[in-house]
Amino acid sequence: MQIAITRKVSPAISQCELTHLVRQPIDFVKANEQHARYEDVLRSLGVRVVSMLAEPDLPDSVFVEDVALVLDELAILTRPGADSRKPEVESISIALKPYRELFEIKAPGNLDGGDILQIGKTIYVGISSRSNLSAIHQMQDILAPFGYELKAIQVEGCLHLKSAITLVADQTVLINPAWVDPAEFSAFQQILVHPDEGYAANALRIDQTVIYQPCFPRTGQRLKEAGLNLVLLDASELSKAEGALTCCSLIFDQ
Ligand code: CIR
Repeated sequence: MQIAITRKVSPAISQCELTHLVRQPIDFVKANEQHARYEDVLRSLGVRVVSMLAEPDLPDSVFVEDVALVLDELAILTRPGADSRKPEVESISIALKPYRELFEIKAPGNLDGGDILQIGKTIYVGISSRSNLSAIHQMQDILAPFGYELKAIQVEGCLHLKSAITLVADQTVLINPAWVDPAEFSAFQQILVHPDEGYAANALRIDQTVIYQPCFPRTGQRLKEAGLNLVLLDASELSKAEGALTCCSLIFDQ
């Protein structure tokens, strides 16, 4: 059974961090509806959703992906790169404690989970404005005894590694070559985002299903042509907060 830890949208979402986007009004009611639908889609795919209450003082706390990496053997609590997000770690550590032994990234390491892409025993970590080499070295020390190999990947032009690349099938990645070097992922089949759809690389794969946003129809068509089974889900409000689909959950096997 897979578990998804989620957290309801903070009523302070309009004060979220923004790095590459211009601030636009976020409709809180609509954001909540879309988030509830996200949780429903996960449930419909057989995932048990553990939905945490909103954190009124932590604007970005709906984006739980950034606060931990959960692997089969352990979990690592991150140290989010934005200071406003560092207090999000405490409650996530309580939520994860029943499931995994917990490790943590310490200063001067900074790490956002959005910069982590796990493919089997390889952990790709984006070097971005949020994640640094100190965190990668700490992860290496924590993960080496479990047989994981880490690869640092330079990210340019977007917030996180997973804004630029996600895994959509066992050996297939969806990638925006403007933000991350496709040569780093030459071992995989690659589906490129349509050039008009820069933000289209963030897809959420649950087994043989890919949850995907309808606002990227040209890239969606490419995914369908590759034989992938898509479930469309609108996340337009949280996209204004520079979030996407993977960011709103921590998914792992129980
Ligand atoms: C932030 O800047 O931290 C949030 N406004 C968006 C975080 C999105 N998280 C993700 O892509 N993993």
